[in-house]
Amino acid sequence: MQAFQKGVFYQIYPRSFNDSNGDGIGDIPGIIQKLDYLASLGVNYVWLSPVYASPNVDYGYDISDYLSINPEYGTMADMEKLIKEGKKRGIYFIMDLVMNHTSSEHAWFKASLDPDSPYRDYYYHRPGRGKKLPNNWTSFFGGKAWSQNPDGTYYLHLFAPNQPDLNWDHPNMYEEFKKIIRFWLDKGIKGFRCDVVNVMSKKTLVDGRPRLILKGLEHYHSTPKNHEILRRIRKEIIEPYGAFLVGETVMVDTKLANDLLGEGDSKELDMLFSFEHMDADQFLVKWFKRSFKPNKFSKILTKWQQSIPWNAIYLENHDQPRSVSRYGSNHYHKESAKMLSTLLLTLKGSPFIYQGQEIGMMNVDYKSIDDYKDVETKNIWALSKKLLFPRFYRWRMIKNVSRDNARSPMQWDAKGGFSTGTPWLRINHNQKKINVETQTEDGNSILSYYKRLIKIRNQYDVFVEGVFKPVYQRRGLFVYTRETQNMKVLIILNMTSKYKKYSYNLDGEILLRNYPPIEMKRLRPYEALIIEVPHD
Ligand code: TEU
Ligand code: CA
Repeated sequence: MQAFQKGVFYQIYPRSFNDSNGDGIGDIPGIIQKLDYLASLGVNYVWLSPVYASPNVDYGYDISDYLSINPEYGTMADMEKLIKEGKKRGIYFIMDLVMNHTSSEHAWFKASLDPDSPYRDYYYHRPGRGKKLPNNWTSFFGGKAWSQNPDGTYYLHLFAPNQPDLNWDHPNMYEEFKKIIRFWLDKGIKGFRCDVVNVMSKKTLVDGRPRLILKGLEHYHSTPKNHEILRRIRKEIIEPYGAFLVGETVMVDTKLANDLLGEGDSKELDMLFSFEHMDADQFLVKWFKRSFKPNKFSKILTKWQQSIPWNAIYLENHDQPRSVSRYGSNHYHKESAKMLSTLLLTLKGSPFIYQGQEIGMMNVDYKSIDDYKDVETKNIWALSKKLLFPRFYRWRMIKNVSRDNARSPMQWDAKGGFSTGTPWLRINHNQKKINVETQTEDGNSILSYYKRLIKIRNQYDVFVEGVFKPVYQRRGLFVYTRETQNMKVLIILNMTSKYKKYSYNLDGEILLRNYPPIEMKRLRPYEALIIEVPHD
């Protein structure tokens, strides 16, 4: 067991967490003000989405200087203070590390525009093929993966045009990132969440085969060289510090995940964010949603639980819609949010709570496309128009899927409480009902439930060490056990809005439930129970 495996993680999207100076933008001093809150929740590790210098085309995922703090968020001294104040409360930080691309404002990229610069090959600059682009690859945000330089050549970007891809075949690249990683580890960071970490190394730049999305994928997805780079980073840079890596890995199955997690010298990542369960309610791409099928969802989770010894567990992040809106219900808001938290904190692995999830924050209620700020949302809005999708359908796609669903400001009190100024992104107007202050005072709130759940997780080893075993996963019920030599717990989740017959062992002690203890013969909508059952 590594130390981090006992911990509960919390993801902060700094821009939307807490604004300390009234400019409408969340900042590092704002996070420091909320450390006591995080400690009261029971959080041990915080993943900070990027706080580096950035022109904010993709809000920090376009980094213009890896060694400095975005002045909107504060200073290096603020960052050092955050680490120090966190440590006093037993809270440790992991930072976001984007190695696939930089901002087009990064000094390397600017220098690389000169064909004779030693930085030219830090990126992929290529001439076109006559009037055509260097190849047919398409980007993650929709559209072509190449944009033109002033001199008429093109550069590769798997994401926005302002996010040029780095060339990991360049002999300096490893050394550059070694410096960056050590710089932050020396400041007391415990590790990194590595952005799109399995598409960094490109095998070749030839045309991709015909595909609906991500043309070119087969030439850069989890290449042998990519594995090699990650192994080296982990062994030579990360391990000597006793630090750890969480990889965001796109399109991995359980086999590939096991290769990435590996053992000994072949270990690349300590855990990873997989997407298969996130794909359970979509058709081909995330923009085509279909109705949520709890059985499908729980089967995918079960497969991952059974094939991977330890992994990152999440239902939400800054790229995904809010889980209560997606897998739960507005009508049973409280019950379904609590049920989902029970799932998150009782599966085997490191649970990641995304800011606001602990109070059941919902998808945004924006009425106009102008309320949205996300580059991907804007791209898809424009692209779907070009493709002549009907307007009502385009709007529904944005409403259900936009990343801004997760990025609206944190709801601290009935007035909002995020900022004394005008927030950079509109707040969701249900803050009167859904906010930290109200829920702190209410012993029956979602927030209070999270606190109890985390206490229980910390109290019994079975939630960390216990083997996962599925018991029943039909009719929208997800029932499983966690078991060690000394203890066995049964987790019963009704993932639907219907009453369901299900008889369970009543000899056990109920450790936690999300309903008052009256009904016995059937499960109520979104009912969740954790029961300590006799060991067999
Ligand atoms: O995301 C990469 C990714 O594959 C997606 O989840 C992405 O959010 C997009 O929706 C694909 O449709 C990471 C970051 O988490 C994301 O915020 C960044 O925009 C992206 O990389 C580029 O750095
Ligand atoms: Ca601010």
